[in-house]
Amino acid sequence: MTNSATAQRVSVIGLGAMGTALAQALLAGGHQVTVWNRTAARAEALVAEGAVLAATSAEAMAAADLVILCVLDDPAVREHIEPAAAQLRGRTVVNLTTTTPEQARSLGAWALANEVDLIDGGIMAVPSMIGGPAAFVLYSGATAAFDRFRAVLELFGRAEFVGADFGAAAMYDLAILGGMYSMFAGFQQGGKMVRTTGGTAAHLATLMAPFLQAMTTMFAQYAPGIDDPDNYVPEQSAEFTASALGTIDKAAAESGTHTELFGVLLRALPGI
Ligand code: FVH
Repeated sequence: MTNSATAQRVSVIGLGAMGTALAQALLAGGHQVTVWNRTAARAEALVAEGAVLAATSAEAMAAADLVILCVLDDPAVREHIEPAAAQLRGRTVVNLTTTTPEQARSLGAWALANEVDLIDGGIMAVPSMIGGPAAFVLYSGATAAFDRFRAVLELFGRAEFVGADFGAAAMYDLAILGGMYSMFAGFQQGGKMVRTTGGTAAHLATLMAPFLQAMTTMFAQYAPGIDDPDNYVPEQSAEFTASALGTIDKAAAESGTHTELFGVLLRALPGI
């Protein structure tokens, strides 16, 4: 619980599953929380917990030093933020809506032109994880504003600042999600393959999960091949990787479950 000396005035715009979890974390942290949602009924539980409901998004923005946006997408952000430039001047806005890096940079340019301190964020958690030990949130943009509000933002999960480029947090966010979906694609393909032997995807899950978890330690080893390719000596030759993927691709074809997945991986993974 934050004591009243450090309590901040924070507004949360957007009370979907995630915005509600963020507002609850702020209330639990002892902050003065104003909320607004397009469908006002979704604010009822938060108001019962101590939040103040604003009549409009602009009113919510004017009520706080720190404004947090968590709506569906970039157009929804722009719809509410652009007409409120006057209310936001001199304030800090943290946009936790998922956007592309270019959308974040465009919003950053708008913020600079309107004297708003913008921090863009990417939440690496589902709503039930907010405030828990496994949650972390990526931030980029206005560095001094991030330092000022860091203690508030830590209520959502570990706060990880990844650079002054407004698009950096979105890029890291989408890079991590890209890795996650690549892994899920591998599991989907693998599940279909083992079923042709009488096995089950459920059994595969118990074997693949700990193996992949152990393999993540290899990221740090492969990183220099991306960060400094001229001086990188691969652990495995390109031929080894090509041979392994070729064998897996052949097994997929033999099992009648062939997809394009391993051909794509072969093109994406040179010598690692
Ligand atoms: N939920 C999650 O696990 C992920 C974790 C990673 C980050 N995402 C992003 O967070 C943004 C919000 O996600 P959400 O889970 O809260 O989404 P919903 O529950 O569907 O709520 C959407 C809210 O957006 C409001 N909204 C939509 N369009 C508009 C608009 N034009 N103007 C104002 N508000 C709008 C919607 O309002 P309503 O339908 O209740 O009236 C909800 O408050 C999102 O970017 C995720 O990618 C969450």
